[in-house]
Amino acid sequence: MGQIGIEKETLKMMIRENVKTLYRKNLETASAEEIYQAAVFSLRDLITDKWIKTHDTYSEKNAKIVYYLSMEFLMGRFLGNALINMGMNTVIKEVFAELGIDYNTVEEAEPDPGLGNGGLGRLAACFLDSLSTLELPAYGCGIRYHYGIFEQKVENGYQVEAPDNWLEDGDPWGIRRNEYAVEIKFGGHVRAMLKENGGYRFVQEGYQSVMAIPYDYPVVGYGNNTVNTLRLWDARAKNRIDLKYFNEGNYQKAAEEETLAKTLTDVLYPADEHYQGKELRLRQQFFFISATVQRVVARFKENHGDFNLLPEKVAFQLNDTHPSIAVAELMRVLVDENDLPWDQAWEITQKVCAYTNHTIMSEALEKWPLDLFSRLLPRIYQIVEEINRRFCLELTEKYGNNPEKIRRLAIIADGQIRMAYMAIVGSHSVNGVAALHTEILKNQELKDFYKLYPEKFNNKTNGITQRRWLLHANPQLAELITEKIGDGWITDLAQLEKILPYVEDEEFQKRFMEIKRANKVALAKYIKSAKGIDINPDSIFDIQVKRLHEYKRQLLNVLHIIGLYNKLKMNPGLDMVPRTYIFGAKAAAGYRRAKLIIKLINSVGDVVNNDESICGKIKVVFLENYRVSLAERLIPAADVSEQISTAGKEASGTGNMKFMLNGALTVGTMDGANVEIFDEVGEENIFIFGMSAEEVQEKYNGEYDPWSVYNMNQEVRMAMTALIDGTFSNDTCLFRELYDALLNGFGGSKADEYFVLEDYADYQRAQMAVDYAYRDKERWARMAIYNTAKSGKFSSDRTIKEYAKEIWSLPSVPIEF
Ligand code: 26W
Repeated sequence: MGQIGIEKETLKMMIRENVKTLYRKNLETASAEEIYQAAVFSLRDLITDKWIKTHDTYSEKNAKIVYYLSMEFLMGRFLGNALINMGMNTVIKEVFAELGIDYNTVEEAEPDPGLGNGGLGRLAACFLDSLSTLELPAYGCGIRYHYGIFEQKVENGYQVEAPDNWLEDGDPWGIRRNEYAVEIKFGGHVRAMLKENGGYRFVQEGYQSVMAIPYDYPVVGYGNNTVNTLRLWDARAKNRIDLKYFNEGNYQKAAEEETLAKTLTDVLYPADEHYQGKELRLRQQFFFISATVQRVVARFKENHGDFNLLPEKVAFQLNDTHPSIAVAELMRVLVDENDLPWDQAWEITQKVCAYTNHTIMSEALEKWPLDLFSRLLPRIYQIVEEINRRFCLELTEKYGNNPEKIRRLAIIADGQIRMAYMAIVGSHSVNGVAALHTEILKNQELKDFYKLYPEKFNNKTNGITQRRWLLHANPQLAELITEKIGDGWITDLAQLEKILPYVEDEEFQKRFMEIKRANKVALAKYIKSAKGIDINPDSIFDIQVKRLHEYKRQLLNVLHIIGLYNKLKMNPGLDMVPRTYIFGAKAAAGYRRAKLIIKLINSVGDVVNNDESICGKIKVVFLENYRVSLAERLIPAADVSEQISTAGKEASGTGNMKFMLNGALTVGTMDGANVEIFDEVGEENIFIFGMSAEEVQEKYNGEYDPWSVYNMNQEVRMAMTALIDGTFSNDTCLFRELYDALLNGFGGSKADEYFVLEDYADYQRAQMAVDYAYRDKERWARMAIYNTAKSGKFSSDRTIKEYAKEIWSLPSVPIEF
């Protein structure tokens, strides 16, 4: 019996029946996909009662609810996680075993929904898991993209993108809720109409309509009765054909709204850290925000007459600036549709909204051109103008007539709307995602706003859910830990400190490392089958997986591999622990240099992996289509976690935490949450290198000539030369761009903008220290266990508790069942 009381026989019967009704088949003839679908239908049945009960309880208790507004939710597969949280993990495996079906094959049959780009979307998913586990009333609100992040293939070493049709075989977890459809209006013009009691009412006319239809997905809490909702909005035409135009023979115009609806939720923008002012993206943003805001206000009005109570019942958390149009849309709904005076509406809006910043990369900042914005959202534009006008007045009152300062801080300037500024002005809380990141926001990027509203700024260091990233991804390690300290860590990760006494325990070290080795063997097997590459499970598994971006410095990693390869060529007897370098990374489709770096990694792999003279001492593997399910395979098998961004650039990182939890040691810069990992484990249990964020800033403002590094460091010189001398490509021009970008500046960028060469020598030193440490098996085991034991702080449960207490004032609401 699992936590949801059900007999195995009943479950078997349900699965069998569902295969029959869904596919007219029996278990013996059904495919893995079909069995997977049937299993989901059986489980959904079990979840639904708790799901209903959860929402009934929220209504009965009139509970405050947080709405986590995000363009991205990178959920990963549902099945395994839902089973774990329902306490049915063991039961289901037994059920399938007894049915003679390989459970893993069924699990693998689920598409991995990639409704996010990377860290920001995955964070949202971890947060939902924690919210339900902590019994906090919450909705995730986003978009039901028909195509998620592209599927990456590698052809001839190059990234090739293919569409990710995750809905192809149906959507067994999603429940369509037609009764909550909402109309969304785009374009047209605004008419001001005189109200009877004076003043104006603003109405939008001549607009195009789209209906927003919610699909609800269950978010099951661990070991409790809470099932929260991830609500993803899909679009449908309100009027399929406009008869007026149709009768005039204008067929294209007649079907315009239908076309709009079709394209609106078609595809996730695969941009990461690189903002482009695309009309469709703005449409997507307004679409899901307007739908959410309208729905939330309508629900509030069912039970309340006084809008001043709204902030006591509703919190909006804006996941970056992408949903920040919520500030203006809430104002519109309160002022235009509910007749609230501006000042009252503004006070309410500020109390409801809170904004999280996820990046300081200036190229990621969203700024919408006024003409585009006002054409698409004419009424919202007027509201933004009014917000800006009042904000500028406030600035004048505070700083006197200081046009320079006002221009710097204004929400509207240089023909653009700065969404981050609107989010800050319209929120009561602004948070960064790691201590260092928040300090940089306060003292550099958002300094003026920090001076203006110091009380708004706060830090919420990111976290990850141990349910997915240890209990689900690394079941053997989870079991070992539970055997020693009990299972309290599953909902209270700080309890991992209880394994500290075992750091010195030889038996425990042995078992810990045996599990690591078993995970490495499994990964080696996967790599053999996926790529045909033989790798040595006794080599150091050194992994860098994340989006490909210059600031994350995959190039530093490859360049160092090239340096090492050169050394091995000169001295094949070089005494080193064999190492397997594993990469996984998607590059934004239009990011040419990032794509070239992928090609370089693959080319280096081709040469190195096939060079017998180096006796297999290094292998380089690029695994295609990095995604949540691949991360679940890789992270438990890692010895070394590469977190090597240019200091000051990585807001937090969350991969770093997943690796640490699974006993990998970090090679990293003092950046993002690495700083806090360092604080937890101490310098002897981490390999830190490179310039600090401050040093980077000084270098950036001062003189930096990468040629001086080149001239002083022979290893760097040789590695650089290998980029252009034909070592990795017959076409000696192929990697010239990378060479030039590092030494001379290229295509408008400064020479070595991300200080790859400047940090090379210290990186090389850190890597030598890794090699040295690994030779001492016991020492390595101690360090690895210590990392796991100290990872408690990085649970998203801790993060969410902080949000709930310090930003949302959100009490938990246990569900009786
Ligand atoms: C508009 C284009 C665009 C798309 C995505 C701009 C910016 C983004 C995200 C903010 C990028 C992102 O995912 N940031 C990451 O957020 C993680 C969660 O907080 C952090 O751990 C990462 O350091 C940060 O890069």
